[in-house]
Amino acid sequence: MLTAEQISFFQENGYLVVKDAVSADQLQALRDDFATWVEESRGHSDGWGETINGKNRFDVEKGHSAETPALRRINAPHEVSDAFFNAMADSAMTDMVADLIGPDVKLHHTKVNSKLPGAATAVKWHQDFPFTPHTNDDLITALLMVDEVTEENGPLEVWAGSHTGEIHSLWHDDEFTGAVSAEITEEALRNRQICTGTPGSVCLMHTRLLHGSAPNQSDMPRTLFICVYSAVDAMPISPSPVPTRDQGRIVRGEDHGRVRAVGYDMPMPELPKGASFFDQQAG
Ligand SMILES: O=C(O)CCC(=O)C(=O)O
Repeated sequence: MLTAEQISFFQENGYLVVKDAVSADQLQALRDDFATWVEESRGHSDGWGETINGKNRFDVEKGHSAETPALRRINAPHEVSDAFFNAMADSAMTDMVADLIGPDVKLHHTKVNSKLPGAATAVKWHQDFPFTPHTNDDLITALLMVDEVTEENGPLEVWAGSHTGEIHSLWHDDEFTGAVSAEITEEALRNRQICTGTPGSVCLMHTRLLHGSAPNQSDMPRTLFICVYSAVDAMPISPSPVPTRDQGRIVRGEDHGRVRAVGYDMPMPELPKGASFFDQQAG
């Protein structure tokens, strides 16, 4: 799926934006299901539904109402939608991930992060690996753009090349914030690249890459379907922040029954058990 040039861009920069990561039909099916959930949210004053750990499947933002729905998160959407399952398990996106960390690839978790027009949600700068530590760091967060992502509607922002640096602490003054320090954030903002794209594009991101995103400043929605995959030989060493019955499902290649542990020298920030940056950061 990916050219040698795209693969070396990813290796050097820690991210890669590619168009047409799902077919037109797959994209339409995702958009239809998401629109149905937004309509459904009008009938709820708070989060609803349940995932396997008893948390809400659908979360709404402060200020959500029937008139101004503010659905902001769906946990494990692939469990309740064939469209989301297919895009996760069998799309060009899945093949691209296999090109980068395969041939043997398994699912870790999925979620939708939505910023409807006017949504205040921002994601503070962080790296994903501390939330999903594994025995090696062959993990990719694939952020599929279900809507067009522009500079105004709260795009993903990344610090290119930061995946080759250290893992930064998410604890400050003895408190877990789910975000890196103010100093690292300032440096990240000075170095940021903005990941925009047409609907159906994907941003493939290395698990160690520093990233964040600002609120939606536009009247256009910004919906991302986020799938986290790992190499089959990477074993999780902490509980998943977004548990799914499909964690560990092989989506490309096969399981050879091997575990690869890399003797990396990285101070792992100590996380509260099952911590999710979203729970910690959500205002
Ligand atoms: O929704 C966003 O803008 C960012 C998502 C993100 O940071 C993540 O999934 O790790």
